[in-house]
Amino acid sequence: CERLEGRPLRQRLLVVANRLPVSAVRKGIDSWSLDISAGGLVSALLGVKEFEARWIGWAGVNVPDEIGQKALTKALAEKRCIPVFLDEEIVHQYYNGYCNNILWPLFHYLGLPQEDRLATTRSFQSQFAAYKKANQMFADVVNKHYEEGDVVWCHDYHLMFLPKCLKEHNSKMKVGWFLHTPFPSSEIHRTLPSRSELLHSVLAADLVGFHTYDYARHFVSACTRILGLEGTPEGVEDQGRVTRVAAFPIGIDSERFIRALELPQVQDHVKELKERFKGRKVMLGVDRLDMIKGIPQKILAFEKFLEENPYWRDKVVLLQIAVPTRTDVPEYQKLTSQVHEIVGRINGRFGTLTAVPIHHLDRSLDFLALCALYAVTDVALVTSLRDGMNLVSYEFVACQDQKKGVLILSEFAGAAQSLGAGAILVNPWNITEVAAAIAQALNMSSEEREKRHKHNSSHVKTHTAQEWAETFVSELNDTVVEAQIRTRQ
Ligand code: ADQ
Repeated sequence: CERLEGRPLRQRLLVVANRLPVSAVRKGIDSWSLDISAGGLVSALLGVKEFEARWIGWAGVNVPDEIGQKALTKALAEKRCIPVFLDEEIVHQYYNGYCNNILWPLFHYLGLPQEDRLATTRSFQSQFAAYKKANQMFADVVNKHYEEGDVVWCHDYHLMFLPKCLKEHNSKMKVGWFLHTPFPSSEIHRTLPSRSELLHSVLAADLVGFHTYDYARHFVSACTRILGLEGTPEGVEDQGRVTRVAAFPIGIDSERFIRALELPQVQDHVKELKERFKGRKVMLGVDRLDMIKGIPQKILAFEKFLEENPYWRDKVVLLQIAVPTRTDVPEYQKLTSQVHEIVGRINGRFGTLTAVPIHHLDRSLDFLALCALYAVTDVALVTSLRDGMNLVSYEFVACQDQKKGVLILSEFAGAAQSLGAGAILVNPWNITEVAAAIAQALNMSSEEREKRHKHNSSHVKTHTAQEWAETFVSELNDTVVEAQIRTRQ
């Protein structure tokens, strides 16, 4: 095997995430069809040429029978994917329960569930047990496929227990963990009953990464305050072993968006959209329909803007594209009804026989349709209440070289740290402030729009997803080497 400075030329990277980057649909007793679902992580790693990536994760379907499991494993192998099979009960307790009902809201400052305290404690305990069990199932699959020299990169809040499970099995394995959500203030993390166990488990990794310096700082201070460990400029020290903690802001594959805008079908779609909304400024929101995205607050701010600016009422349209997620969770169902109710009320109040101010779609758009929409937008509204980074803001900027539209961006999105100088930053909870930002954006001079776009565009084009992945993995390689040197001294 060809080697460079002791490493294989193309090092194998085991990417472990809750979901595989493909959706599987069963076609028969032993046949499956697979669709690549291109999210941020998939496109980030597709561009990384230096490593040979293998994916390990759950395929999103319950496959109770051995024939089905074997056939799916074989089909996935062609896509360099390795499945972890989780049964329905584990998925319910680990994924719907501990991950999405406890960690997700807590990490976004929405608190712990407020049900009857005893019932919460009981369900909390069983959900945490399932969380640990599921993480061990991921670890078992990693251990089975791991080869010496591989790097293991664990992703997100679903797998905080994984670094510990992996290191217990093989302390020489290079393990990195990256969090895609915010890591909250230590005061918030303190409220979590399993706060210490989770921190210790993450600290078993060699490198722990976050989108922003603030999240990294919150994590280090949680380790100092809750575990009594020492925070150093490099990370967190526990009995002489340092876990490196750092910020690795994610980006997008901006070239993919720029190339798409040149395709004839996208240009035709752009023409159609321009014709459809002729004489009106286009404002755009693209979000998963999740409470952290602040969709009701955004729409209420738009209503306030229309209330205060009668001149604009027939000259602006808000397109809100919201992909439904976690549709079986009652809180998400409530959110959908709430959004529909507000949109209906505002359209009834400000609509005319021929036009309505808000077009709300509960659906996902394909990549090319999304590019066309980004390109015709005058003002993008990203008003997340909290967001690890927010890639929609990056995608919008990548598609705006011609139009140089304005980005209104929540100060609570990680992207505010990188695109803050070019965007109009807002507190999404302050509807009056967001309404004023809409007016500012619509009235902005072309010189100012150009200046702001230039700033954001140069950031989006230079801080790409590929660069993010390469930096993380090369730092993970170096960190392990450093840790070994330190132990030897
Ligand atoms: P998400 O919460 O999913 O990601 P975001 O970063 O905005 O949020 O990425 C969403 C992706 O889905 C984008 O690529 C976007 O184009 C796509 N998308 C959203 N709505 C869509 C629609 N209606 N139709 C089609 N596509 C749509 C999590 C964290 C973020 C973090 C990312 C990456 O919550 O904070 O930025 O991971 O780390």
